[in-house]
Amino acid sequence: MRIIIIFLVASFWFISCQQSSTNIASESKNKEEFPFFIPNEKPDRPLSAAVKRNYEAYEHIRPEQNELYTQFKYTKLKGFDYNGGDGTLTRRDPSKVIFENGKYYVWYTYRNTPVKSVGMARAKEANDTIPSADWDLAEIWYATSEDGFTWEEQGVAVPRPPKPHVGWRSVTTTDILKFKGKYYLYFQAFMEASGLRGDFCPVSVAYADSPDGPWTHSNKIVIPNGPKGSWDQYSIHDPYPLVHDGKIYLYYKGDFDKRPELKPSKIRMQGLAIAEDPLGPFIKHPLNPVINSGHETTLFPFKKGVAALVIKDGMERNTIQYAEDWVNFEIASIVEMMPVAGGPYITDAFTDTKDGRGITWGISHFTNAGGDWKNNHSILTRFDCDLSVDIHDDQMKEHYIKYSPEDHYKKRLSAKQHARIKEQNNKLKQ
Ligand code: AAL
Repeated sequence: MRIIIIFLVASFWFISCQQSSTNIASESKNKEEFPFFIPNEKPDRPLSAAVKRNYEAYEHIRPEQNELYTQFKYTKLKGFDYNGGDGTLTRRDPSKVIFENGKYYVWYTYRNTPVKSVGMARAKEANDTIPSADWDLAEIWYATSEDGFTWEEQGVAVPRPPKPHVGWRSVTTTDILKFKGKYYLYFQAFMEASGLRGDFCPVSVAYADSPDGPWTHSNKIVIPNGPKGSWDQYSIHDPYPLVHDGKIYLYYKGDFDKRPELKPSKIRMQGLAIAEDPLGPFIKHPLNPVINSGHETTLFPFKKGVAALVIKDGMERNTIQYAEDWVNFEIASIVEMMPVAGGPYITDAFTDTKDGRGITWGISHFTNAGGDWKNNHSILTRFDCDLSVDIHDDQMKEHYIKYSPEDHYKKRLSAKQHARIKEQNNKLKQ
């Protein structure tokens, strides 16, 4: 018996050695070294997984030739005051930008309260004048611009309706749809101070015949929270409508699976709901969530499909993704310093295009703009990029951003991390 076992082990070892040498042998079928001038098409030779990915996963093997790779540049906007940054006035979560009546339009969350927000953790202290979160007790305002850099605030578009109407606590995080000549603003409709239970809300809609209003609040929940136990049972955030296939494709974010023992604990993913009529019914896609990472939604028609800026959270954050079928997204590029809550100017957002041209600029936001959570407020900013098939701006296609030593030293170790390192050093000396 012992001899049989020894024989079996020896023969298994021999076969496995043979196999690994066969693998190496087969890989060494590569008669030549990988070439200095990299082939544009995938060469007929065994490739490593990484080089294979360069040919199969991305549109191009070089970032500068990848239409869905870009750097982002930012410009301060003129025309918005923030009460000296004391936390009482915030503008954030801008919509897409549209061009009508010879000018640009953007809508956004506007909070102007007598005192600054107390923070979601202290939501119990919130009342009719004390906001919990930066976006609590907010309305939807809008501004116009001739050039996208200097803006003129026009005032309120959708005010908070009286209690118990949909969104009576706060109407926030809006986005614009133009469909069959009418205009629609979708927005988060809070019926409780954010933070009391969580950042919980559904989505409602208002409509108008002109981008300047007057807006009629539907007082309807058009994207309801999901059923109990579902991923989007509490948060339907960042509604983002585009027109595709003659329908409204509305992407949104859901926050879920908050586990106090994990930090940061929430998972954020993005879903899709589709309707034939802007006032619904919206049918949530059976494959939801359709994007496995990200935070605020920013998407644009691109060639036959749709591209998405996937920012901040999740395993695939800091990527630009693409779905030719508008549902199944793949990573198209890895990028940095992405616009947060970006609202791009998209020429073909509502044209049901089959040849999306892409984007070159938009409006986004910076939260905690003063760097002091005690006076937390957000500001709007402009971003520029080259995610367009109609331009080639090589200054936007550089491979990386060179951060200064000071930029790196800003991310300094905490006292807790220093203590851990000191303990590790001490252990070595014992
Ligand atoms: C934003 C968006 C939604 C959230 C909050 C306000 O960045 O994700 O709108 O509810 O934060």
